[in-house]
Amino acid sequence: MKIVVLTGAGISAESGVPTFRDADGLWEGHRVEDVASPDAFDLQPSVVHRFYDARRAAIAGVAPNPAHLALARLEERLGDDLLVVTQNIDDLHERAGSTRIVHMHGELRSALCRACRTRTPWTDDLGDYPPCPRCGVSELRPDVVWFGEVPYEMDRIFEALYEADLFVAIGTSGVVYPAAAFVQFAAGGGARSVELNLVASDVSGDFDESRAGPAGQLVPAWVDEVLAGEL
Ligand code: BV8
Repeated sequence: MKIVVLTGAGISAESGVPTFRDADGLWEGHRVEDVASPDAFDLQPSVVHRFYDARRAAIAGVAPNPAHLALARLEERLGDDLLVVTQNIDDLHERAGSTRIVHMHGELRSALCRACRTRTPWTDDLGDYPPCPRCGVSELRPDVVWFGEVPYEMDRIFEALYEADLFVAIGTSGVVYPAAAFVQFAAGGGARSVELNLVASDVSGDFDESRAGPAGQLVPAWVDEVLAGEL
């Protein structure tokens, strides 16, 4: 059975990573959409750097939770038949042991050079404008996909959605596209779909089944069902 799992901020909430809908989606009084955009970076780069430098520093102090660990356990058994597509820019899936993971919106622990387009693993601040390790120009930006930009690896994602037998969304509000439309693409390829979310999302109606509750409880239980061949 080929499975595609989409995760959002809700899967990292129990690890202490704030979701977008928490704090009413505001950061320092800025609408997140206003900080997470190329225009904002052109207009106020220091504000945008402060936003991502703070989040990059914060993930050093958190750890994967039972939901991340359960997906890594599922990968051990399913191997290439499982693909996790995450909207999250934290590295908790990898730290839980997942290797078949696509960061469609980029990663906090990576820097993108606007001069030579090189992506470099990065753990420090970017707000002090360090030079690009490859071209030496100080044009590094957070390696995240901002509103109005094209997500990473869309071809690979669409192919996996089309081949999927089962599509599962975990901890996502269904507000941001194209991720919110993946359930429809998967259904178009004949997949069954399950939503695991604290509360019903904006696209719950598109799923064959929707379970409400914390990911830390729902995901390990769902993985046990899959491994027991009950799904
Ligand atoms: C694009 C990186 C073209 C930066 C992010 C169609 C219709 C309308 C608008 C559009 C459209 N198409 C495009 C748009 C515009 C825009 C968009 O969607 N705007 C929205 C606001 C309307 N989309 C874009 O610009 C995208 N680009 O479309 O390019 C294209 C299209 C197709 C193919 C090729 C090209 C790019 C968008 C990416 C923006 N960058 N992140 C950063 O992180 O700072 S988006 C960011 O916000 C996240 O990555 C994530 O995607 C989104 C937040 O959503 P969630 O992760 O779901 O988090 P949220 O807080 O909202 O919800 C948490 C959920 O968890 C809740 O439901 C809650 O109940 C639940 N929960 C909480 N605790 C728990 C829990 N669940 C379980 N357990 C718990 N403990």
